[in-house]
Amino acid sequence: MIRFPPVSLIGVPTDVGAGHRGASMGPEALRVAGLGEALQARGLQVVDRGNLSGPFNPWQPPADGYRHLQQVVAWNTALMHATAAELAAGHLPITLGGDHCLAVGSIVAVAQHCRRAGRKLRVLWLDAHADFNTSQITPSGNVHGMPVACLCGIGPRELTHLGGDSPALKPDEIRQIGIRSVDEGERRLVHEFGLDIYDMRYIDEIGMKRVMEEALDGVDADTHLHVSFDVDFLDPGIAPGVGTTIPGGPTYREAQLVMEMIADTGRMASLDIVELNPAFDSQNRTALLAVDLVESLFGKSTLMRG
Ligand code: B3U
Ligand code: MN
Ligand code: MN
Repeated sequence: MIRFPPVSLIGVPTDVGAGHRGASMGPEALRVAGLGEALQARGLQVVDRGNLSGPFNPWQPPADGYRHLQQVVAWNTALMHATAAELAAGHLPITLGGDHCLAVGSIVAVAQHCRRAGRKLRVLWLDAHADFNTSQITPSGNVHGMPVACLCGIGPRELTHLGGDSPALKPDEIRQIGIRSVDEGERRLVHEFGLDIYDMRYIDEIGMKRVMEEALDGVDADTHLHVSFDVDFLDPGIAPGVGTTIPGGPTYREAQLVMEMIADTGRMASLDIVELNPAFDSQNRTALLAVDLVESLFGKSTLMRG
């Protein structure tokens, strides 16, 4: 049985980085779907820290290529501090998003924590999108399409230097899985940075088991594994409750295998659950699925119990 430290749930109810309203309701939907109780039932110690607060969504068009940059920075600053405090206390923080712009704040805190402790960092980015846009190439100005670029040092200074040092991440610390929507300019940039992208074609060709073996290769006892789970990673047939559904995503079985293989490493030390949008969901179905998958991330399996 894998031992996990106490888990802290951090609600971040905002959609300032997204192109649709509603991800701000994500934290509550995950709570209503029983996330805390499900983890407790697995024997984990769970504390719900409640919700962070921050600016409301002004719903403005982009300015200089960014929508709501000031609000995005405010929410990410709050999340960075909250995540850092949990890591310093030896806890496993779970970001309950909120849109995916929030991964800048959580991962900056995680990266600083790893550097201080001299630990290796591996980020698994489960997503339909590469989230590697910049103000020049973005089709939307939405910052949830830019967090990976910001973490790798390209973007507005307020985000690239959120934790002081930049870049927060080296491209070889990230593995992106499930990708099937990459914008024109973004495609050039991910190649330039040499990002390791396991797109759906690759998954179809070699299978999810081998993809995960490759994505997890090199993860050892000294590695902090951070999982950034954008719920639009999943096929929209099983997960309609997101703002940007992209067809052709992982099936229920493939997604379960992803989570189980991550759990088997015993190295997951922080997690984001983002882009869940109850306004597009029905009967909280997608939130319930997310909880089911997160249980697997924490070691639930059919035959080896406990
Ligand atoms: N790549 C597009 C769309 C997008 C990115 N992330 C999400 N949607 N969720 C963009 O606007 O940057
Ligand atoms: Mn994303
Ligand atoms: Mn996405």
